[in-house]
Amino acid sequence: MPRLDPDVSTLINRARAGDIRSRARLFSLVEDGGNPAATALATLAPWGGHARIIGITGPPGAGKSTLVGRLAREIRSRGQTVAILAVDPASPITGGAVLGDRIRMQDLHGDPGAYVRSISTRGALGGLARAVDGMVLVAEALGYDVVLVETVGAGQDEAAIIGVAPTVVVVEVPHLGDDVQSIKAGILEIADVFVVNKADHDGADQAAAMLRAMLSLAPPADGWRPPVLKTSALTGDGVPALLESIHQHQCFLEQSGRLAHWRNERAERQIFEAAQDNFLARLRSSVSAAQLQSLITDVASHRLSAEQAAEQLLDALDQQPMPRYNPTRQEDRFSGS
Ligand SMILES: Nc1nc2c(ncn2[C@@H]2O[C@H](COP(=O)(O)OP(=O)(O)OP(=O)(O)O)[C@@H](O)[C@H]2O)c(=O)[nH]1
Ligand SMILES: [Mg+2]
Repeated sequence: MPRLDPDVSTLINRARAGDIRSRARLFSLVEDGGNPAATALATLAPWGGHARIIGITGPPGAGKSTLVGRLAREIRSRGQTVAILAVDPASPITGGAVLGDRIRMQDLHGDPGAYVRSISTRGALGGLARAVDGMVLVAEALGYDVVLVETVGAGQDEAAIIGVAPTVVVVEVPHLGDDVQSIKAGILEIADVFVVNKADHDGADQAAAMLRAMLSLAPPADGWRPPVLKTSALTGDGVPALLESIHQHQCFLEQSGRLAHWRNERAERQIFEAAQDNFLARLRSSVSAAQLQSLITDVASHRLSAEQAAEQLLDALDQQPMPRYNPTRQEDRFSGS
């Protein structure tokens, strides 16, 4: 258990007391990862687990951010607080999204019960899930009742949303085409609730009918058939019904035991993700720079296979004394024991 840095402790106390700057700094500290994040997360952990986490995904430009802004206002009107975590795709194509999101959600600014925050996708897929998990925990520790996570459904990022949110809303738009292929493979499996947004455009009914037809071909997965709803994020039509469907799914998760199952799966992933960096750092430090260079040269020149070199690294690690926990050292004793 990392000992709490007094600066991190002060930051957490200030953030929890409602200081906006400290809140922003705490989110950044956790997003940046490394030891300070690990220290903060260890302190925050007991405050997690109470928020409803809702994932919103779908193709670029489907209206996710506009819809998230609407959902947030609806949640606020029901007296609950909400944090929005928007994953910034940081691609040249959608690079303007963050600024756009700020504009669309600006009427939430100044409301102490709503918090909007973007997350950059500089890391790999796993790294992203980890950053999102950490920031969800920050939002929970700061007392937000609901956490909305927006991700662009492009590439493999899609599957990652399942790991970070137990309820996933997939946003589609009218004019999916007559072509079933225009619905991305894998999207049917991840959606708990489907939304055809931009229902103020023509073709929303056809798109919804097509989605329902596709869903009817698949056997209902563990007792839940994803509903298909229509919304207009521009006007707000259909947004209360969407929130109602999300709520129903969350009741289903709780009553069926699926939520507990999801929590366990997330916990297992989190343990191994957290162990990974730690383990790799220890593995690297188990040999000297010269030893490592010699292994690299051997593999590069085909004297050794990578597997053989890895074996040697792991052997070196095994021979190291346990660095982490020394019960004879006062500062390593768990407090209260
Ligand atoms: N007509 C209409 N336009 C909408 C609706 N919802 C969103 N839009 C518009 O669609 C555009 C994209 O909306 P965003 O909310 O940024 O979409 P997004 O899915 O978050 O986009 P990315 O995050 O860049 O993938 C904006 O110009 C919105 O005003 C809707 O229900 N009807
Ligand atoms: Mg967006």
